[in-house]
This record gives sequence, structure tokens and C-alpha cells, in this order.
Amino acid sequence: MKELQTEIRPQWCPGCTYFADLQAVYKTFVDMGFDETSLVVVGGIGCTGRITSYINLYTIHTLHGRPLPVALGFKLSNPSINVVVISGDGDLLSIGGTHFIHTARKNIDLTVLMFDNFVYGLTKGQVSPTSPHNLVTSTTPQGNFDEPVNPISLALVSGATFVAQAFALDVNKTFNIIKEAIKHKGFSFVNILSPCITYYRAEDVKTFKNKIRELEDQYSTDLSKAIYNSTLYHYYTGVFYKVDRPTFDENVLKGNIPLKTELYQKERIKKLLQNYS
Ligand SMILES: Cc1ncc(C[n+]2csc(CCOP(=O)(O)OP(=O)(O)O)c2C)c(N)n1
Ligand code: SF4
Repeated sequence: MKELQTEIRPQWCPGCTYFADLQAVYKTFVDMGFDETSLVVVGGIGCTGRITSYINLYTIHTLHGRPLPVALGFKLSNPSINVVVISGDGDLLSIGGTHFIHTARKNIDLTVLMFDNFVYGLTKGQVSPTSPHNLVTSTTPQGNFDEPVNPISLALVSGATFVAQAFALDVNKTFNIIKEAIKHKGFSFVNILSPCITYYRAEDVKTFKNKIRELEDQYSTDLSKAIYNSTLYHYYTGVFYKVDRPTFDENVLKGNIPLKTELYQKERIKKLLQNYS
């Protein structure tokens, strides 16, 4: 575990739930025996994205909203490597929202861990896509007018093949779920409920924790059932859905999806350029 830590001290507020998320992540990587040759971690921008500086493996801190395209690039250039994306609800569902949908529906073999803190933490508590209705934030002083995105439902309807939810302070359970998500072949998504202790003013972590319930109907392979379960109660943890479907990267390897199309052939490009000379 010590070897996985870097010399940089996490720059998170004292007591931030992300410390627990980080423990679960370390625990998983140690348990799965990852090293520089077998894993790359891709982070977005935000308090969450900082995690890339705290993991002593190959990591990349990308542009705001863009960790998924970068992760896809890693996976296609080296399909044998495990790629784990760690980012926030703002990064993945706001500015990066369309990447989320399209990476999921292509079933790229990636694991996405979303630290869902219900606000934009790094920029000091603006409203985010998962902020509950009526939440008072710096940009919604009279309460959030909008309805929140349900990340589990969104992942399911977008085509993710493994969808789960965990709670930050239950480190062991989060560890087990992350492990399963990484082992899953295809687009796996874990929403880790991690309320921001500084800017999420709806309830304190203790009250939040008391609402956490274990999902009864886990590992469903029935999409409509999983979607229905995702709408029942916001504080369920467990695996909502798990199915096997060919992945995009598998199809690329088999040659079913050509990466180099005719368009990229030198002669075609030469001819094309001549049209502009
Ligand atoms: C293109 C661009 N727009 C805006 C920002 C400012 N910005 C930095 S972090 C952030 C929000 C991050 O929120 P979230 O992904 O929920 O992460 P958290 O900090 O809550 O962990 C924003 C808007 C930026 N860095 N780049
Ligand atoms: S602002 Fe919120 S999410 Fe960011 S470090 Fe502080 S408590 Fe954690």
C-alpha cells in the first residue's frame, strides 16, 4: 500500500470523503497486483481529478470533461492494459456528459469510478448535474431549480454493461465493487456516493450514511428491471446490472472495426490535398 502512495499529501479538505475513496482505490490496486505495466489511471479536473497525483503508477490528469476520450486512446493503443478513469460528477456528467454516453454505448473496456459529491467541489461549491432539487449552492442561492441526473439510470440507458453504486465510507464494500468492475470486460461504471463535507449543505455525512441501504435485487441481467431499481431509492448500494456484450476494443482487435480506413491511405490524402493546391 505504501508503495502506491506518492510524496504529495492529498490536497483535500480535512475529513473529505475522498480520503475513504482513495483508500478503497489503493486497496483494490494492491489486491489486484497492479503495477506500471498493467494499469493506467486517467483523471478529470476537480478535487476528484487530483487523485492522479496521489497514485504512484502511470496516471494522467486530463482536460476538464475529457478523461474518457483519453482513456479510450490508451485502451485502443494497448488493449492488454487495464484503464481506470476516476472523475467527478461535474466532469463526467456536465462538460463530459456526451463522452460518457458514447463511451458507454460502445462498450469500451474501461472502468469509470465517479466520486459523486453533488457539487463542483474544486471551484467552491457550484451546482452540479447531480445536485438534488432545491439544494442551496453558490450558484443556486435560492435552491436548485433543476432535477438531478440519475447517474445509475443514465449509465444503464447509455449501454454500460456493469453498473454499480457504492458509498465512500464503506471502504470494504467499495473495494469489492471496484474490483468486480475492473474484472468486468466492457464499460463498467461505479458511482461512489461521496458527499462533499464543505459545500453539500443538504445533510451531514452521518445523516447521509443512515440512509444507505443494500440493493436487494443485485446483478440483474434484465435492463428494464435494473432501470426500475435505479429509480426507486437514491441511496441503494450494490451492483444494479451486469451483462456480457462484445466490446469495441475486442472488435477492433478482431478487425471487425477497422481503425485505418481508406481515408487515411496516403494516396487518398495526396489526391485530396491536390484539390486545395
Ligand atoms: C474548460 C474548463 N471549464 C471550467 C473549469 C473550472 N473547473 C475546474 S473543476 C470544475 C468542476 C469539477 O467538478 P466535479 O467534476 O464534480 O469535481 P469535484 O471538484 O467536485 O471533485 C470546474 C468547472 C476548467 N478547469 N476547465
Ligand atoms: S471541496 Fe468537497 S470534495 Fe473538494 S476536497 Fe473539500 S470536501 Fe472534498
